[in-house]
Amino acid sequence: MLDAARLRADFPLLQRLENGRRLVYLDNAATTQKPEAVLSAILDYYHSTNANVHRGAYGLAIRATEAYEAARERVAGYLNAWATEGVVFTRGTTEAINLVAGAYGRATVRAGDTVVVTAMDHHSNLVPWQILCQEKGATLRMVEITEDGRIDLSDFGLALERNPKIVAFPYVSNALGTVNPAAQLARLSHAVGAVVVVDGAQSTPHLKVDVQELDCDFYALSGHKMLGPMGSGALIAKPQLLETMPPYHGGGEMISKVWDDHSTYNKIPHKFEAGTPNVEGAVGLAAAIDYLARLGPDRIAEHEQALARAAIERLAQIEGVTVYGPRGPRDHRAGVVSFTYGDIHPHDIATILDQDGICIRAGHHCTQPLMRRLNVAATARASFYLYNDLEDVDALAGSLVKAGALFGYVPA
Ligand code: C6P
Repeated sequence: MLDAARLRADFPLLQRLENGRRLVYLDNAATTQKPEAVLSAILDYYHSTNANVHRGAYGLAIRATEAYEAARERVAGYLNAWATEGVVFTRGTTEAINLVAGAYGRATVRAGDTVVVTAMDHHSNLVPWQILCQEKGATLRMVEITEDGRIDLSDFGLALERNPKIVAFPYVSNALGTVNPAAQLARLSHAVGAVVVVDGAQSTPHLKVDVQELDCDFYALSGHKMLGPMGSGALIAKPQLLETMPPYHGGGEMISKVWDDHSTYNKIPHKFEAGTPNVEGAVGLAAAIDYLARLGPDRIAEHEQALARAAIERLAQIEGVTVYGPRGPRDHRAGVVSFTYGDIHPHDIATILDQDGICIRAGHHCTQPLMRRLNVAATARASFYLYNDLEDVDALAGSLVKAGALFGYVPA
């Protein structure tokens, strides 16, 4: 396992006490804390380099542009993108998927076509496709999940019989922790001629991702879930697809020539980056990637999976607790543990844990169709990252037992 105690020292916020207790931050699927290296990269950018990018002819503006474009290369390298110009900076996964639905989807999906999503998709990888299908008169086909929270491969096969134009799915479920067989799903989808969109919000921070090996067509990620700043993220796409797509947003920098009544557009990726971009976000994301690359994504995955297994074992010993998501092989679940405790409302659980300095998320996790299939309105969710350790698992289990006692589940 990683030396989490040493890593914690890199994160200023994790040095703070919460309600007088050691801060146990277990809401990493929502957003992660930021190491000093990321914070100082942002500060350093503003201290030494800040100017608008791709616009100025003076030295400072050129250096700002270089920093921005170096960040793009860093993202491309970390995910083995098809080409650096296939990396479009966005505000995060949500904007990246909306870009694909709004530009690629709008241009290619017609009435009567099918778009495939899954019942475990986050609203960000569902609602944009709903909007597109409603606008076009296309069918949205939702693939069911198995009892233990995996994509039902036989239903996936049935959905593909409709020869969908687009197939979208999450690599890792934010609500269940399921690691989906993304390369297999992409292969099956390509065999029927579909374009594949992978929601990588929860995979990029936690797994080694190689988009070329995955062989998807579009891959979306959020910087803030991988130690980077809020409002940073990217769409990684096959450049030939980006070339054929109409623009998404109109404005500065995405144009080549503007006439009174029409415009021609800039080359990719700039065609999709209208307006002043989030340069500090890109610079911070590059610093985050440096940090993750130093540790190694495989070691990070192993560390989190070990913590999730330990947490599931501890929670299984508490009568009344139900853990959702896959059991089976260890690499089928990331460091996310979603659970309910009898009829205690997940919000009550989160509030009680908070008193012990433990941060978890409670709610539907922006996956309402999934919650319906689990027959719950909400779950409590602990999600681990590289700076968590077994002490955090102990704290979670201990505080849950206390919550149970308060609600009459176990003797006080
Ligand atoms: N999930 C969670 O607590 P943005 O907000 O654009 O950075 O990411 C959206 C998103 C898309 N897909 C998946 C699988 C996600 O988990 C998320 C964000 C957070 O689970 C906030 S709802």
